[in-house]
Amino acid sequence: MLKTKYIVLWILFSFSFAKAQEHSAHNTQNKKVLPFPEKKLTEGKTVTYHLYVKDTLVNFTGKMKRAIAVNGQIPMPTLTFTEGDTAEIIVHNMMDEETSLHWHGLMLPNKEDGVPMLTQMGIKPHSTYTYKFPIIQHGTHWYHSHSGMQEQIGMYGSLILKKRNNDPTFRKGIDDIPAIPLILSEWTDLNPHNVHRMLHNANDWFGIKKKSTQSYLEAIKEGHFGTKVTNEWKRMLAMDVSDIYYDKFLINGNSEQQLSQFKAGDRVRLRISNGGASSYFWINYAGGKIEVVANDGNDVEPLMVDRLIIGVSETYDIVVTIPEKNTSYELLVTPEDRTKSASIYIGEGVKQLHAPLPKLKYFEGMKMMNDMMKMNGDMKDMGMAMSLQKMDMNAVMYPEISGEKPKKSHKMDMDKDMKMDHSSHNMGNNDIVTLNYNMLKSPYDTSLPKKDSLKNITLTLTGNMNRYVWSMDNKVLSEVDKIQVKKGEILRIKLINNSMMRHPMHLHGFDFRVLNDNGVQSPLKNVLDIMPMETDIIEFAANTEGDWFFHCHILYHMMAGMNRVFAVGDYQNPEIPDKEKAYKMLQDESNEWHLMAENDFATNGNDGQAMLQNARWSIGTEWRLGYNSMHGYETETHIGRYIGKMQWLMPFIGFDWRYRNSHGSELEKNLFGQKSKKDQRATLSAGVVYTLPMLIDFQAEVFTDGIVRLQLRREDIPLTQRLRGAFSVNTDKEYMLGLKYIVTRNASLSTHYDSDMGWGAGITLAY
Ligand SMILES: [Cu+2]
Repeated sequence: MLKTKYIVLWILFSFSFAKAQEHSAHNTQNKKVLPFPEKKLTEGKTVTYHLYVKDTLVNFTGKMKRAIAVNGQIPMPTLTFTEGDTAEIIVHNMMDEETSLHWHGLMLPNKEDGVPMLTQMGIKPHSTYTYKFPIIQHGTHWYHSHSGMQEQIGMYGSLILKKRNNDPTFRKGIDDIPAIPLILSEWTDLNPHNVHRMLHNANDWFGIKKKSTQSYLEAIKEGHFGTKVTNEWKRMLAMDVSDIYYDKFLINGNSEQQLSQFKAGDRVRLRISNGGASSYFWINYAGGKIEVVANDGNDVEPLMVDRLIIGVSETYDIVVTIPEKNTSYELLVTPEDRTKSASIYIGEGVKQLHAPLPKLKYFEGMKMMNDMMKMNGDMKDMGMAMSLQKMDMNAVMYPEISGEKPKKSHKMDMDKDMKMDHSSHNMGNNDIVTLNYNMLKSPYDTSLPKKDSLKNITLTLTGNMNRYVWSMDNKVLSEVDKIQVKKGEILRIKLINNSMMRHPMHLHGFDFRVLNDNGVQSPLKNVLDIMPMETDIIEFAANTEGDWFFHCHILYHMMAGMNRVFAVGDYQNPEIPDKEKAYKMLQDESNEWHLMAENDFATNGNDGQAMLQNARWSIGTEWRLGYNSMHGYETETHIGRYIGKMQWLMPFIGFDWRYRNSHGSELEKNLFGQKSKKDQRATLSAGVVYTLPMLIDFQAEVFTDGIVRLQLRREDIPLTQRLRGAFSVNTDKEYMLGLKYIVTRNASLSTHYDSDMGWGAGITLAY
């Protein structure tokens, strides 16, 4: 049933792609497919760069913040080589912490790949390290730190590998025109470690800043109350296309820039790398169509589109033209969440702007998610019906595609909605041609030799938004060994995205083929953006020995465990004397403990909680301190382990301590007629917490003194953008109702009624 709906949807979408193919600049249908050009490189020169990595302070927003500059600049300097050169890059680490540099998209000896604890040990503070490797390819690439969160705070730069002039693949009008490297990135004033911690704690401050809370009040106003209830019934938090609020978006380190050296009639090649830690960017051009000529450093048959989205860590080479005299045309770079943008004006004179991308229709996205999500937390399996970005599910949220006004029909029926989208196409939107992976075509035959040694692997991308655990096959890196691969073996990997977010999956050391409709001319890439519910197949020949990282390039997903290692052959890496120990360290780094704490300072008492958690474990303490002995003091400590992919179940053991001076008065019985005889009680317990539909926690606990307690609790019910509701009720006949108004990232005004302590109001501080 549902499948047919998606197929209808797919047909509607492919309509616009058929159009796109017509736009293809060079039709190669009748041409013989050229074999992949063989590399017969005569030795070039050695090109040396010195990179001085240093702590610095930057001011993007009016506040001075810590960042890392290389040779005094952010982004890092553009490194340029010509195919056949030998690169020699001398890194001077002038910081008090370790660092590393990864050459993204480059094929090189494993020990030069720059992944600490996998291909080398981190470059020690105040030391020098030299990377040296032959350049055996051309194209637009980039480089970045692979240590901790350094990439987020400045350690990214363009890496341009030029073709030789006598290269048989040299393309007139593409390889001989002016080329400008553009590296896209984002900036947050928050320390990225804190960002990561906040994501794990499902802190919704970023949602508030982005105005994407998707609260009950907003839902009602937009006629989407039912959508919101269904969403919470399916135990989902508000859905966004990206996780983090950023203060600035940057092109080569600036929000705005002009390339005034170009004039009317010029063709300009832009070598764009997405060096953002977690942002996808839409690329739009005010001067007409965009000609796509390469992707991830590999040439593709030139192709005309209106816009494209560049995934985290992808590169695209595009050619734009300047149509009119005395005009400069905006290249508009918009993050997927459309909160802000960055621009570069190409040409000289009056600025011709591109229309800003309208705000996302979040509730339409929520409705779509509801439809895609099964009650058990799995995404519906669409098989190969959804792949290669052909059908952008997020399009229901794009007003420029589906119309500005929210539809009045709120029935959850994708089929109908998409038909309506189609009709609005007829009102002038059906001409927007968006690039997708099925349109990418290599100029060459990229097929791999037929071999017996074919290894098929299926990896399902899994995740848990509520606890921000990202994994493959429901396992984070710290729970798996390296995947052993024989040298020369062909790896064919089927990737299925069963999570709610898109993931830019990056393979180190190799380009892979992305199998699409172009058969032997399937394109070569090293990053595959895979949208929710999509299935894609990639393949490559594992011809270079070593430990190659394969991971989601959203920095915070990688640090949350969405990684694997392909161990090709039995590589002896002189930089890693103790491979096992190093791998253990790498595993630990992607499963760090993070702290959450909050305390409510209220007129009727003081209560709060603190928690330490990693991917599976939770150690938490709650306390309630009255202002007199009648109200008493209480603490509960639980150590538990989350079970299952969705982590809805957590068995735990606990310790409770309570003191209350009842002055000899009769102690209350619980719902089962049990009563605790002591004013002072210290017991051990065992129990489970289970997340029910509507995100209500059900907790059952048995104490060593025989008392049983059942409890229902929900916190952070999003009533309005900033107002949160909470309640709890248990079989000790205790109950609580609370309201909290979030004022800043760390402070809220709160009020609650508690059956023990009565009414209170105060300030809640959270870390
Ligand atoms: Cu990811």
